[in-house]
Amino acid sequence: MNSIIPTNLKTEYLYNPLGIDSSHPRLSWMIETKTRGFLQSAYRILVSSDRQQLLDESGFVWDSGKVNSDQSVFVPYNGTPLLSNERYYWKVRVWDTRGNLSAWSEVSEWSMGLLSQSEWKANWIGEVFKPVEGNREVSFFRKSFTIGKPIQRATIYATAFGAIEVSLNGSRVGEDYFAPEWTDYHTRVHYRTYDVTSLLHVGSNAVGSILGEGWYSGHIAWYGKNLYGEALRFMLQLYVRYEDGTEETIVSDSSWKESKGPIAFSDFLMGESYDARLEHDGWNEAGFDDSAWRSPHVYGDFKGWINAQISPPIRVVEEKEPITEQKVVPGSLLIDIGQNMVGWVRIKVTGDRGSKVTLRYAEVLNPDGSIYTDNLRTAKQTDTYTLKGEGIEIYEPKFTFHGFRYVEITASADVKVTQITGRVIHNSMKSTGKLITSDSGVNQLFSNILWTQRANFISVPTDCPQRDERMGWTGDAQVFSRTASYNMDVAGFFAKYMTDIVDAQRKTGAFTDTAPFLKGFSDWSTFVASAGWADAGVIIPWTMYSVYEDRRIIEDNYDAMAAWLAFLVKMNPSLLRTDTQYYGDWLSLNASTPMDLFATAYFAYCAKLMAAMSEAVGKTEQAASYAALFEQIRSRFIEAFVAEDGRIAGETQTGYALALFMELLPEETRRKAAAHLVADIEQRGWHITTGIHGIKYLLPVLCEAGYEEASYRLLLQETYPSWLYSIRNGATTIWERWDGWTEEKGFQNPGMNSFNHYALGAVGEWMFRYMGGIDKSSETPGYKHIQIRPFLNDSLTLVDCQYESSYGTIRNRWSIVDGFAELQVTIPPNTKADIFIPYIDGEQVYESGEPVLYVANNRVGESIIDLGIVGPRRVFQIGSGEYRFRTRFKSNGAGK
Ligand code: RAM
Repeated sequence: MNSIIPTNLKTEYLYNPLGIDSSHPRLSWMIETKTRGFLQSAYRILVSSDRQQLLDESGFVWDSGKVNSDQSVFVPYNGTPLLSNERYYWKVRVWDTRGNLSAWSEVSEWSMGLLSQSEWKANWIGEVFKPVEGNREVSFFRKSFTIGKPIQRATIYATAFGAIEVSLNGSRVGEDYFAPEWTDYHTRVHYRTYDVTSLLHVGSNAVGSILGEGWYSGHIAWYGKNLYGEALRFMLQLYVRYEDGTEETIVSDSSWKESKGPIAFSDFLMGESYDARLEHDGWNEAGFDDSAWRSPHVYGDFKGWINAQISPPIRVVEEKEPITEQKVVPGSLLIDIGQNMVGWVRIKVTGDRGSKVTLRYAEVLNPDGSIYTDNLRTAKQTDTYTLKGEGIEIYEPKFTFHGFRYVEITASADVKVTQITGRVIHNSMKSTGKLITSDSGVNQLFSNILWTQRANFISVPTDCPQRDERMGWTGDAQVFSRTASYNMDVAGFFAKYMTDIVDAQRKTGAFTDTAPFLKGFSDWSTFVASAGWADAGVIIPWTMYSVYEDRRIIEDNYDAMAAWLAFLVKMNPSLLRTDTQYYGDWLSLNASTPMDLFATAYFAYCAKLMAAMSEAVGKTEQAASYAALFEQIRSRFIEAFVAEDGRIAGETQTGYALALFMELLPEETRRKAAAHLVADIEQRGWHITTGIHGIKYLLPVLCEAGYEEASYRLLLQETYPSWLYSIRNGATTIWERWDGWTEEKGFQNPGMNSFNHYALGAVGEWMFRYMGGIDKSSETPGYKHIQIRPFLNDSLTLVDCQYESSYGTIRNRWSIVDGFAELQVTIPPNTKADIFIPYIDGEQVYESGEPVLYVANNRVGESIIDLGIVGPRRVFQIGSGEYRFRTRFKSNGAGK
């Protein structure tokens, strides 16, 4: 009977994570079975500190016993206390509602990090600090040590104020870049954990580390350097457990040695300068003569938090070969990667000792074919490599990244660049979304959204990856968060970002407009508390809870969110939000949404989400008071901005979209408001005027109000301004502004013209939820109760949409052929789905060739329930499995 098996075991947000901090990590699994209508009725989890004992079932730290529950996502560990440095193995099996028992899952594991600060025995060490003006040479650190007996297991814990790359016996440890990533270093720093058992051996060993500036002291935005401090330092602890059961810890301390090396500087915004002639061969191996190296400076303890990183680390996730190379300027080669991307290129070169290769990176080209760099502002994005002249040399930078599609390579005549490879980086989240349609423009748009997410999910969700900005703008992040969740598993990434948001929160309760929040920013007047930005502190936990059932993200951030609401109420006793400057619907075109309307809408929305989140974590009283607050703000909103005929002050697409989406209108006015909205879109020749906020809400509200044709017209619009306009003009990522480049005017506003800004890509959410029709029911968190409700429109003949939820793959592939609509649907085990099928009165709906009503009513054990007719659709509830529905389809107007 073992055709049922739990798979994809996850601990907290990761697969087989090393070094986690949580004392009650949550365990999740998916279930694989072909049985239709599979529901879990019970589970049993076993956790052991010994793999063999787990397999033999001879010793556990937790045996959950048979727990009658359908929960398979985020089940908290509840065994004996977990110990630092320990490794844990777990497996799970489940029962279905018919009493069938699954096989045991494969064994999954995690290891605990250092649960208390006092377990850090290492010292913070760095170079002996002298203040440096401008560029800063990168330090290398090393230490030799002896291992006297056979090792059972070895683990490195490393943290840094700066960015650290660790190596052991000449091999790079792990694949992370820029560890331990960006946090508010005044409050918190991450550490990372690496299993180095296979790199260590009995005898002489050496550990090395390279310490770059990273976000700690390198350039950030337009604020210059040293925003957190100047004293780069790191702390490293190598924990060894011997086969005889004894332990030893090798730590960073005054006995290490430090030296400069080949890296003259390496900075996120500026690039890197590397002189291979200055390399120290074998510097991270035992036996290297480090007598000329200096002793490091030992720093005092850090008083803030040292936490394990909960999000997947930044890695190289893909390589890209150039599509063309051409000579432009004499002595220079222009490389086109064919895709606007983030990372760098690795080159293979030969040439004379001392010759230089200069690589300049850019997103777009000038009309004369040279690289366009005006939009980088002060960011130089330039890497320089000086050859040592010893045959084939391979170079890639260490502590910098660039936003680019083009690379201009300049070198003297003796230099030959024989290979160029684009190295794509981002936090290595699992990809979860796929979308293919019958329209190549729409497919390219999906690709552009995805690539823009990849480009900007670099430790924090940044606005852009190229110019001297690259900050965690909260507004952009919240608007895009649901889209992001379709594309990748962002649960851990946003949970980490919430710590940044809360670390940045002001004493007043105000959330900030960027997180991490930078020292150069003043405390109140700028970059704090802006409507639509600061509200991210409430919207992001809500979104993550909704998608992933992550209650802990609400619990952990509840007080901070409540403080934000209290701040808003205090500052705006009239409940119309008028307290400060905002950016409003940033980058809207020829439409100006009144600021107070915009801010009050978000204020109301936050109150509403707080009510729902309070409910979700059992805070019933607070839920009631936030619900009442929402109603009061809503009344004030209606009085102040909504006319009886449904017109909304400012009469902008964004104003209508916010009011409709956030449910701020009286019932009888909704229809009229939607009609005004559509009239505005039509009057503008089916063009969008919204900025980065309205764009998230616009297409969804059109569909909900019965104007799906209008939403398809906007999607498929090819003339300016539109998504497909940018695509027709070569975009491979989402532009910051609709008018970033126009036929008429060329490049616009160089200072604010990124070609890799995801906010306007927030339409990705609509593409999955409405076009593809993969959504969750609004009543329950997560995809336990799925809703398949596609808005078919015969401007497309095929949409094949797939999403990997916490329960497994959900797929809806719809097509329109010869007047028939067909929906091929996959629903994962342990969920149910309401499926909405276009319905013409009196027409049959077939499932796998048979009339569905017959199947629903007569086939014993089938998991199809007829829920009746809702508007133009017939609704069925189905259980897990694969289905093929088919019915007659009435042409409903083309968006093209
Ligand atoms: C810009 C950023 C960002 C936006 C803010 C208001 O500088 O690029 O996208 O949120 O300003």
